[in-house]
Amino acid sequence: PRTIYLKDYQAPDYWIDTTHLTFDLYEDHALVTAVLQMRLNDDIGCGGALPALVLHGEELDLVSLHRDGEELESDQFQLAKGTLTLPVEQPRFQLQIVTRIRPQENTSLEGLYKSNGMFCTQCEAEGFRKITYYLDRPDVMSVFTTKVIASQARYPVLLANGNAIDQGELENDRHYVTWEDPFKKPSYLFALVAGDLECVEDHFTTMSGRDVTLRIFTESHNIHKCDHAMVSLKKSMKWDEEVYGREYDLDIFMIVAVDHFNMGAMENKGLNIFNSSCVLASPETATDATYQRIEAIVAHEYFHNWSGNRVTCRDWFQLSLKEGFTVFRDAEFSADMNSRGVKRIQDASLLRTAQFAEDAGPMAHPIRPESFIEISNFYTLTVYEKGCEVVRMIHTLLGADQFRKGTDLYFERHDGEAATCEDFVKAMEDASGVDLTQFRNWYSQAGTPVITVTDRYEADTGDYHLTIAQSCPATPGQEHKQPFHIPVGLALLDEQGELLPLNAEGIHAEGDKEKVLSIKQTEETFVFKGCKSKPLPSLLRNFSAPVRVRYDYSKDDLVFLMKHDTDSFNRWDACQRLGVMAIEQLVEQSEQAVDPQLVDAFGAVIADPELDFAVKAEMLCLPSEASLAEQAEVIKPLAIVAARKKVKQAIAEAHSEALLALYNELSYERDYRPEATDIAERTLKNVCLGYLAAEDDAECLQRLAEQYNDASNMTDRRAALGCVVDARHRDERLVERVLTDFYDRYKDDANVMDDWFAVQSSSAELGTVEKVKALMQHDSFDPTSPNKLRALIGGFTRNMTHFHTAGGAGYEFLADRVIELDKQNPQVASRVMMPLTRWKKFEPAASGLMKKALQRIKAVHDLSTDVYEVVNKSL
Ligand code: B3K
Ligand code: ZN
Repeated sequence: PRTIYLKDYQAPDYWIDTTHLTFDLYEDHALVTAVLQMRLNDDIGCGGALPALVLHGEELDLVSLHRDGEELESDQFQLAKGTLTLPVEQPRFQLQIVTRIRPQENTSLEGLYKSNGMFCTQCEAEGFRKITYYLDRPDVMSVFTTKVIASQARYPVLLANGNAIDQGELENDRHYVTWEDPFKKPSYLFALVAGDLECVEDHFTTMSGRDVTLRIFTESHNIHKCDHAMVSLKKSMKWDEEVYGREYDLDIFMIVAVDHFNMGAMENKGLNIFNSSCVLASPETATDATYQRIEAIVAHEYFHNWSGNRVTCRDWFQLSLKEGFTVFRDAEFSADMNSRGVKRIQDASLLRTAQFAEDAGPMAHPIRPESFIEISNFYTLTVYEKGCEVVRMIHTLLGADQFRKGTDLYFERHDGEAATCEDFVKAMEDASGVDLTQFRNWYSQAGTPVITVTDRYEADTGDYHLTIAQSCPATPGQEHKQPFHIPVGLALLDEQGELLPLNAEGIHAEGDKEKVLSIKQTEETFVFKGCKSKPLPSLLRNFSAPVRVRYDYSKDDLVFLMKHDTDSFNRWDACQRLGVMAIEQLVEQSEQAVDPQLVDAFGAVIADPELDFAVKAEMLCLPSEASLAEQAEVIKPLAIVAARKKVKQAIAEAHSEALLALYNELSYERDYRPEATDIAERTLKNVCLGYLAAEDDAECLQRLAEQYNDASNMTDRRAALGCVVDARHRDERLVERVLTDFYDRYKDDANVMDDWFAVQSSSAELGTVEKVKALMQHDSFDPTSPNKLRALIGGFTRNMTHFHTAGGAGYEFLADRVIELDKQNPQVASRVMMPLTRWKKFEPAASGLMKKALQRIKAVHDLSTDVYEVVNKSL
């Protein structure tokens, strides 16, 4: 396998002005005819001779090849692994390429494949080359016309990008529809669907008064579950007009739900294809979290129409240009639709838990990577989530108005083009006048910066000295880092918990009580005047940068911040820090008592009448096992599980009455609505239930069973199920009864069944290796479904107790699955193996066995580039 470097980027030798595709779909193969209008790229100096044309192509049978109407014989072109090379005689020419492909046998779910009897495509990043020979790179943008021909009875619905311009019937019960997409696009945005589908339809009137037809397609038995996605789509369209001035451009916008899909969803022009788990919802089958995820993903894919499609990426190193920006857009949308504070807490929490781990591991890369072997491995938390944080920092440094000017300029400059991250930053600079020279280090340097804050108070002068130093650990290939430009949100609290005016030199708008410091040096000191006593700093407010903050907070300080800080992110963070301290203490010395200060502080949160329910629910969640692992020097999985459990039980016991009272207060009948206020109440109620299940009280099982049985929505039923499975006083019969009941109720719903598998495989009680193996044989387990694989295997690798079981059986099981899956679906194989790549951070007993499992994978011949890259970089 070959490494590809950003520094080697070259513009293509040829452009493809138009692409006419005809798909003839049959039950054992498909014929694809591509007619391409080719044109020499004049910017390429070729010194007279026309360069040979090298097209990408994989797993294709070439049926025929014509150049300007003349058939080329097999000695006139070369077929090699992954390419078709042919000589060129004119600067403009037409190619006609006929290929035969086998969608029915395509288990990689890249290119054209079948899911539950329907044809669908996934082309990003490099799947189009499995459909026909092409310049399958994002800087080659073409106007596509697509004719789809198939059996009318089996595939009444035939879809592709753009607007339908023709349709008709053919012999042998076949029919066709022709679609035309007037907007130039790269091949990765191509899409086709053929199936027996139903749709819900709605309309949206754009800001300039155009009517857009909106359709969501699913198999008929799911048609009643599309309403939430439709509502979310209309909200997204409106929001993008209001906040970014972006209007939709085609006459129709379609979403299709498919069950077999490698990721969440795909933004194909005018024809988004979604994992059914990210579209379908009904109160009985989807939790609040699912409702919110659907809203966010529908928005995300819709927003790509501008940030990704109208302006696309020059090459895949620029992936964060569209992904980081679009995640930022969807995050702000979700914040506007729901609780802004909670959205920030959830996003920061995901970043700190999972992206920080990635940044500290063997696959660490900048948001704009410098090289890769397999681009599919770079659809990462770093490119997406850290990429979003980088865009957010620009927003913070420029302010909302200048940021909007920047995006307007960016869209205006690059509409219809393939752009780079540099183009984006330049537009931001040009529009705002803010110098982002040093800020660009965020694009080129990997690793999580650490800011270390120290302070000193001088009682006689009332001066408070605050020093912020930054550093960044080495990452693979980047030993030394240049300092970053970091926006650090700051406030100072006095002894009463009031915010002090910030009076310091070098800070404009003196007297403000909140400030974003723009940190550029390795070390900077600020002197705040007029402090009557030593203030307590509230640092990195609203998680203003994707960095770690080291400041020597005492427990008293943290309790104080939990109570008085006006920044909900920092109130939550104080809670987390206190939780981490208490749990880490027990990880080191398990026989100790649980820190009483933590127990009291949680009591205060439970009792706090002022606190917003949504934030309260977040604050009451102890740091997750994954987040504790990320923060540990050396990960001791079983000790983490035991320590966290002990702390949870102590809180539950100390505050059982208050928790029960709060639980009861929030347990009243109401119609299900996926609205922020209702979601907050249900979340808090179920957090309380989680504590009640951790009490030393066998009677609580009754309550769990009741909530399970009486639940009128999936959120409450699913929460009760999780509690029954992992309750402190487990009742095997109840567990069995509830799991069976859940299965009987939902066995026909593939998305709910995913969760049924995940509950079991991730359970500290149930999820043994043997149990997971048994579940793989279950009738409802579909080994070709990425959702099922992620639920069962992903659930298991999150299961600290059993994945890390002594002896390494969990690691061996995972290695077996990776080796087996690599033949079937390399993208999923490479995803599920990620937990093994963190082997160096584990205590020696685990670490050695994890490494052994990786070595066994490495020894396999003919690994996919996906798994090859991950295994080689991590050993
Ligand atoms: N752009 C797609 C992701 C494609 C992943 C290809 N392996 C979904 C998204 O980010 O919107
Ligand atoms: Zn995206």
